[in-house]
Amino acid sequence: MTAPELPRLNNRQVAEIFADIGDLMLILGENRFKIIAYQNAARTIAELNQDINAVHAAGALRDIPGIGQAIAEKIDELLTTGSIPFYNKLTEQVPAGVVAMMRVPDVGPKTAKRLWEELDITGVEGLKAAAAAGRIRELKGFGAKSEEKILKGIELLARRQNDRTPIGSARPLAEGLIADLLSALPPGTIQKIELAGSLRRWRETIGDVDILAVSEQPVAVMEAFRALPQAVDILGAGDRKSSIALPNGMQVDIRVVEARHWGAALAYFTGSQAHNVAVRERAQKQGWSLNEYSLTSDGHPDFPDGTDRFFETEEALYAFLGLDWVAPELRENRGEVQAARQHSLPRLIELADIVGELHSHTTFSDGKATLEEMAAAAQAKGYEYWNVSDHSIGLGVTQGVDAGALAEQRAEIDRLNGEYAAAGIDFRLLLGTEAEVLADGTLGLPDDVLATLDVVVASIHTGLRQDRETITERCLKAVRNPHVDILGHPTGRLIGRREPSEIDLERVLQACAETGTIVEINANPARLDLSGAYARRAVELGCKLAINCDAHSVDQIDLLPYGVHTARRGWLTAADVINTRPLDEMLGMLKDRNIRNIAR
Ligand code: DGT
Ligand code: CA
Ligand code: CA
Ligand code: ZN
Repeated sequence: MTAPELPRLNNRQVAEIFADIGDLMLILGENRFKIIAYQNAARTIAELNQDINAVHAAGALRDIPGIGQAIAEKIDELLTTGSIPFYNKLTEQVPAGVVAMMRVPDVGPKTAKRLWEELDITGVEGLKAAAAAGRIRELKGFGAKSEEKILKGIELLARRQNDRTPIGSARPLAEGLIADLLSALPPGTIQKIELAGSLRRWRETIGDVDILAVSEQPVAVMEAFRALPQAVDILGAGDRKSSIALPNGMQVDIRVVEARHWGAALAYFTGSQAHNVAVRERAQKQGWSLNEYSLTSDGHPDFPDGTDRFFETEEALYAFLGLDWVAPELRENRGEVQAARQHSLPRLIELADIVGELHSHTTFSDGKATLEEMAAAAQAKGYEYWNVSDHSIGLGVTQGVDAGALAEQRAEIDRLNGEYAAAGIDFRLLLGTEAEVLADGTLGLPDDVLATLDVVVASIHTGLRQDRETITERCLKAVRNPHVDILGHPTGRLIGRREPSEIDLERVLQACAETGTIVEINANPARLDLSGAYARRAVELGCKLAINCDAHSVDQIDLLPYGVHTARRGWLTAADVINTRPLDEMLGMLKDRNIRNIAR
């Protein structure tokens, strides 16, 4: 007798179970580190580039970075028996709808638990009804305003239920897929291959992945593509076009074109649609119709209708239309076609322009690597300077640095800088902090301590749901502090997970321009804060920016491209960004130039 076949769980479903375990443990107030382990496992599985069932079958769960013994055992239980007894025990203790309530913005685990225990509300629908009926205000600490917020949050939640994937998950999956496709085919089968669509434009979230390739053997490419191990579902199978679904549910489209069609096809499939429309209008004015293969004469005085023009590159296509080539990040129809016509497109910042990092963490706060490990990694990556900015005290959820810890860090940094200087290495550590902006706008460290630091970042991590006036005033107070050099991740948003605060960015950016406070583009793809659009506005208002990885581990130093491409979406040049400048010049651009001697 064989066991009844279990329904096969895909990566997203497995990830959701582990996220659910984390949420249930949060509500039950369990050990924070265990909760983090489950949350990390959920993220790892969601972003895994292979089918979790295949990894499990190969007995290789423990080889997945970030999956420890305890989690591997739970995955094994789940995939072999269809359930996890530990999970079942948790779900028995908490009604199903209580976790769902936590998804409502502003309702955290503590609130969800109180709503359930004190008001007997066990789901989003019940929560909505109770808020509308004015019942939430019975809870101590809640009023009519909280009810309003909850109702607004439920509305937001409903609107957000779409399937766009954050770029931080989509890009590694798409790049891995291209690498796997190339190695599945004999060398030379594919002449050109590129990501198109929103991924090539570096949008924050991705609907589906679009890949474009040139090959003389399209059918072989299609077959290899659909046979990839990560293709858990085949959504379309043509001779030149196929679509698959990945383990996380994301769709990937691939198209193979002839070399002579590459320029027009890449432009077409890169989009955006609005940009394409603007380019097509330009073509029409000149007597051409533009499609994904070519320009075709259509009323052109010199060419009979129907004459085709092909372009092997995008540059050739744009040039033929009298346009400078437009970087994909700009193709959102926000003035780029006109600028391309007037040859006034900005020379956009590039990855190689960044020479220093101004926001990073170590084991002195919530970083995973020691100061020395981070420094070694940063130096090996070719940075010229690196600001160590651990969280200040005042952020309740994590240990922070006080004056004593900063003195310890200073001693270590002085020692390391001495070694670099002696060895003739062009790399210097700076000492800063990420000062917590407290609820009243004062900072987690006193001014006399901040005054001793090289580069002070100030950020808001808690109380993000304060009303617009309160949080704006709070932030303005921090921006006006003479020791605050950089405003970190200004809106506090987490893409797809947490809405930005209600902060009045226009006023904050104006204040940054007036006071000379640098505005951060946080490169972590969960944040991308400022966004491209606001980065552009910041420059218009006269601000300077910094692109920071905010690395909490050595790995996260590699997140920089997300920040740079976000800056490019904001039309930024190297001159707009201070950490493109050499150390002395960068320090001279700070508001608080009371810089300690840095051994040169
Ligand atoms: P996404 O996938 O929602 O993140 O955004 P995109 O921009 O990748 O959009 P997608 O995948 O629907 O199509 C890729 C590109 O192909 C798009 O940016 C422009 C082009 N495209 C697709 N459908 C149409 C269409 O109906 N008309 C025009 N003009 N272009 C299209
Ligand atoms: Ca797409
Ligand atoms: Ca598509
Ligand atoms: Zn940070």
